[in-house]
Amino acid sequence: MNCKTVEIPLSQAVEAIAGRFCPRERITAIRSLGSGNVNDTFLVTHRGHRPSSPAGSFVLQKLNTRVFARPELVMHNLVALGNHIQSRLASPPPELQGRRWEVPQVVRCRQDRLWVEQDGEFWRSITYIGAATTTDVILNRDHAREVGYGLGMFHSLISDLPADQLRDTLKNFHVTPAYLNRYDNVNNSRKIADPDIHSAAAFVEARRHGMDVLEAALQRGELKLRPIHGDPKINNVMIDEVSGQAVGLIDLDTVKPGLVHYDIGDCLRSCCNPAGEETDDLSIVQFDLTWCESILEGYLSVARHFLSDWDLHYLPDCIRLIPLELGLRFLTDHLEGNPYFRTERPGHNLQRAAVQFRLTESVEQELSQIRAMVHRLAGC
Ligand code: GN1
Ligand code: MG
Repeated sequence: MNCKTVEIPLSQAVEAIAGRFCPRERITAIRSLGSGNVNDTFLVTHRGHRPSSPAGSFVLQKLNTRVFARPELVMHNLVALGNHIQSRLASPPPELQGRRWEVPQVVRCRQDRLWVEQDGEFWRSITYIGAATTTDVILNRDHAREVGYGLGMFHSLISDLPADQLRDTLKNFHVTPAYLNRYDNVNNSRKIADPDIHSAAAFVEARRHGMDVLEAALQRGELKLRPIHGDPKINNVMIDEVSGQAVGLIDLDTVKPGLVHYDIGDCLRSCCNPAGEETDDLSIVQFDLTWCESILEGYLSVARHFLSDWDLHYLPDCIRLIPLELGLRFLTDHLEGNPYFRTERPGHNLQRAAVQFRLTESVEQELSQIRAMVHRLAGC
C-alpha cells in the first residue's frame, strides 16, 4: 500500500484534520495512499512537528464506521498489538536475527488523544514504515517466500498475545456460514433475473455444502481462536527496498481473535492469482502453485512450531474456502447495492465475485497437489 502515492485534490477538511495531528504550517504534503476498499488513507509529510524536531511523515486514515461500527475497539486492539510486539522485539526470536521488523504505532493527535472525531467521522494516525514498499503481484520466488515469512513472523510474534485481550471489532468476520446466511437473505428476496447473477448464484449453490468446514472444526475443538491479522493480502506485507526482506504487516484494523487459517487462505488467494482481484479477464485467473509453495515455505519456516496437526490438516481447506468466501461477500454486496466495498462502476462487485469464484475453481482443480505440498513442506 505504501508504494502508490497519487496526488489528488484534497479537501480543506482533510487538511484541517491533518492539522489536528501536526501544526498545519509544518505540513508539506498530503497524498492519497493505497487502494483500500474500505477506509480512506493519506500520507502526511511534514518538516517536523516543531522547528527543532526532525522531518517525517505519518499515515492519516478515516475509518469507515459503517464497517467498523466501534472504531474505539479497533484502536484498543491496535494499541494492545503494538505494545505486545514491541515487548517481544526487546528479545527478538532467532528467525529475526540480522533482520528489521516494524509495527505501525498509533500517532496521537496534538490534544494527546488516540483519535479525532469530527462531523461524525473518525480519524486516526499511525506511523509510516519508510524505506519499504509493497506490490500488487508476486515478483519471484524470493518475494513469495518473504511474503510467507512476513505472515509467519507476524503470527509468531502475536501467538502469545492472549486472544481475550483483543476485542471483536467485526462480528462474524471470516465466519463463512454467516456470510452464506446474509447472502441467502438478500438472494431470496431478489426480483431481477440477471444471467450473470444467475451463474454466480449457481456457483454458490453447488458449493453450499462444506462452507462451515473451519467453523465446525472450531466448534469441535480441533481448531482454536488466536490473534490474527484478518487481511494479510499481498499489498499489506511491507518489503524492505534494499534487502527485499519482509519488514512488517500494515493495515491492522482487522486484527482480532480468529483462526490463522483465515489469514493463510487470504494471503494465498491474494498472492497466487497473478491476474489480481480487479481483472476483467477471467481467462487469466488461476491459482499459481509455484507461488503457493514458496509462500508456504516462508510461512512454515517461522510458524511450523506453533501449528498443531489439526491446524495443518485444515490448511488445504482454507486455501479453497477464503476465495470462495470473498466471492460470496462481493456477490452479496452487489445484490445489496454495494454498501460495503467501494466500487468504481456498476457491476464492479459482481465482476470481483466472478474473479474469486474462478480462482476457487482453479484451487479445486489443484487441491490434491496442494494437499501433497502441505504434507511435504510441513513434514507430516
Ligand atoms: C477489504 O479495504 P481493504 O482493501 O484493505 C476487506 C478485506 C477483503 C479486501 C478485498 C475490513 O480490505 O476483507 O479481503 O477488501 N476488508 C474488510 O480486496 O472487510
Ligand atoms: Mg484491509
